Amino acid sequence: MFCRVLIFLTLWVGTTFCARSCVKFEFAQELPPSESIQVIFNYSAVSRTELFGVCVPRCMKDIRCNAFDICNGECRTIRGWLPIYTDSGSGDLCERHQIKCQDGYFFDRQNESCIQHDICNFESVPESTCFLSAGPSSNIAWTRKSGSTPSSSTGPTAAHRGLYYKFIETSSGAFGDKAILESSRAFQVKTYCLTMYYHMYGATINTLTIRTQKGNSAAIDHWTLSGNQGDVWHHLSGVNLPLDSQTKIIVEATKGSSITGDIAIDYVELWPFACP
Ligand SMILES: [Ca+2]
Repeated sequence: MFCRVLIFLTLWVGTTFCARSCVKFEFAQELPPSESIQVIFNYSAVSRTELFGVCVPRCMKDIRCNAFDICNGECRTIRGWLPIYTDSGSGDLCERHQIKCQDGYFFDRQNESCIQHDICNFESVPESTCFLSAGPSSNIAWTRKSGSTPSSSTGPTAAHRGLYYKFIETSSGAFGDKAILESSRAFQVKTYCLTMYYHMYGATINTLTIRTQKGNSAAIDHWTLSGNQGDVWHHLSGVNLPLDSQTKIIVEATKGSSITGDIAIDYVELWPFACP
C-alpha cells in the first residue's frame, strides 16, 4: 500500500514540485487510494505556523491529517494539530491538497462525509460560513475593517487572513463598554473547539473573553486575556466549548481607558470536535 500511494502522490504532485523532498510522504500509506484521487483542494498559507504536524491518535478522523502541503518546492503530509515548522517566515506560498467539500464544510473521515465547518473570516457580508453576529447587549460595535485602524499606536495594520478583520474602535465610548458577538445557530450536544487570531496592541488594551451561556443561566468564561500583547496577530490554538441547542458562544471585547485600546479578531474557526 505504501509504495502504491507514494507512487500515486509522487506522480500526481509532479516532479517539478518536489522531486527533491518527497520523503515527507512517509505517512502516505494511511491514505486510501480512492480518497487520494479526490485530493484536489488548493490551500494558500502565508505563514508556516498555519501548518499542522506530527501524528496524533485522532488523525484518522480529521481532514487536517489526510492533507498534504506543497510550500516553495517542499512537500509534506499533514497530520495532527501542532505545526511542524516553528519559524514564522512570511510569504510562503503553499498549496494544501485535501478531499474537496463545498465552502464552509470539511471532510470528516469518521463519517466519510462533508460536515459543516464554521469560519468567520470577515471577507464578505453576509458571510454564509460565519456563526457569529452582533449581540443585542453590546455598548459598542465590532466593526469590519481592512488596513489600519483609525488611531495610531493601537490596532492591526492589516488583516491576518484576507483583507478584512473585525475590531473595536476605542476612540469614543466609555471605559468598560462591551462589544459582543454571539453565535447565531444551534449546536449539537458535544464539545467543539474554537480557534482564532487576535490582535491586542495598545497601551490601554482592556480584555477579550470567550464564554458560553445556556439560556438565561450565568455565562461561563472559557478563555480571557487582558492588556497589551504587542503589535502582532496571535493564534489562539484551541478552546474547548461544551455546546448544545440552548447554549450560545459569546466573543466579548471590553473597552479600555483611552483611544489606544483597539482589539481585533480574524479567522475564527469552530471545529465540531474537542481540541486535540
Ligand atoms: Ca479576514
